[in-house]
Amino acid sequence: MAYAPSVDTVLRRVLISLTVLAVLASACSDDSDQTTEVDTTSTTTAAPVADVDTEPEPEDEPAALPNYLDDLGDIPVADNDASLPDIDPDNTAGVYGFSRYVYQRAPGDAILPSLIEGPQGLQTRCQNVDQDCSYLEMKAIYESGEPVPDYLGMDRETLGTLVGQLGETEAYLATFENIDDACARGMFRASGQAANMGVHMYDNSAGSSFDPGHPQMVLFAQEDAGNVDGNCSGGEWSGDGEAYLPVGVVFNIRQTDEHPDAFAGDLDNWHIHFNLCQGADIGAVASQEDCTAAGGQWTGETRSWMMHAYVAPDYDSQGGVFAMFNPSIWPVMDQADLEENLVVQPDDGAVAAPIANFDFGDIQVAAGDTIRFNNSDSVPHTVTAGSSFDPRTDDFDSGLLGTADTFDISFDEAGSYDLFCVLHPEMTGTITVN
Ligand SMILES: [Cu+2]
Repeated sequence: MAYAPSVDTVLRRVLISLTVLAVLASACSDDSDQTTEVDTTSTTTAAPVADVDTEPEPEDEPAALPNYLDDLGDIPVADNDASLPDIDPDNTAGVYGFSRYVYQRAPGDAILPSLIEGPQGLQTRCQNVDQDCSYLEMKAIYESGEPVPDYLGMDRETLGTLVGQLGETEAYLATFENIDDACARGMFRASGQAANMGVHMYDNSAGSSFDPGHPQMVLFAQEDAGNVDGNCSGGEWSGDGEAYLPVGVVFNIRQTDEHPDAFAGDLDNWHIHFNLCQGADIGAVASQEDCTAAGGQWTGETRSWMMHAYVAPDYDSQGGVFAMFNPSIWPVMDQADLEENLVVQPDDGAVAAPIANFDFGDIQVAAGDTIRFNNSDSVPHTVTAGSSFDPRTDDFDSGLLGTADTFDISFDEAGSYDLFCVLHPEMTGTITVN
């Protein structure tokens, strides 16, 4: 996919809104100088971009598979599901709602962590628009009695439990006609109207445990996806309450070191936000110093696990019931366009190529573009030419990439170039240069 270089206005709005939800601030992990030097062995230049020689080499023999096992111990990894690795990245990394980590550039040029999502290691993600992972789609699969698709990663009984839990959530959501009902129940507004998400209305009576029939927040949205026109006042919405319809819910439960095992199956990848800056005009992610200096309120970490569930039948989520963003909620858009907005793009014109959940993604670039691979996973990977059967380390090989490490490469000639990960040989991909 040729990712759009546009600035992620969707994210910005969402993050601004979510700052309100952050209750407890705490220091995030210390920075360290630990970075991995990327080995750009394929060229004779010292430039950071490996400019690949695309001349065929008819007589060359397959290179030996590099052995990186001895160096694995040098790569920093997180202590548990709720923590960040002890790193100080040089570059941005990640995809909102699709990768384990997101690191983005903050004012003052610092690269800061902004999101953890899902457990460490390989995650179960069903977010492809071609897969049936929305609430209505999974319900239909279960009710049809047809075999459960492999990509759901669960057996029929588990799917039944999940659909039942989501049914409880749907029934709860259906008790709200509009946002006036939230005000009448003593809930309060905890965000603006985040794009493809909605206004977060918080319910203190929900506590901090997981109950599919009583989430901590309900999302309301109106067609004009801009600013909200009111607040709860005297048990009703001060603006046009009838315009705000219930579109989904958000769970916000007590933080544990281990990722929650809440909904049946493993499709629910819960998240934690970091370095949120609210009320300042410097962006939604900033350091404490910059945020405070700009008059904002800084939250180092939302000390909870959060999860969206889009169970309103009229707003079925094509990126899955547990997606962070729902393109069926205003501003309505295609899932593909939404996803393009979620990739954290480098700010120097390089094309982001996130490695997310053991997947290189679909990389399509123009000749001469700088492709910047970034590891958004919790485990190390490599970006290596060829395949495990035919490694072409002389063409390119990143060496070990820890979390948020990057590897730049560019191609002068159109064509398709195979790559794989030395540590996970089943991880293969193709770079298409047009
Ligand atoms: Cu790998």
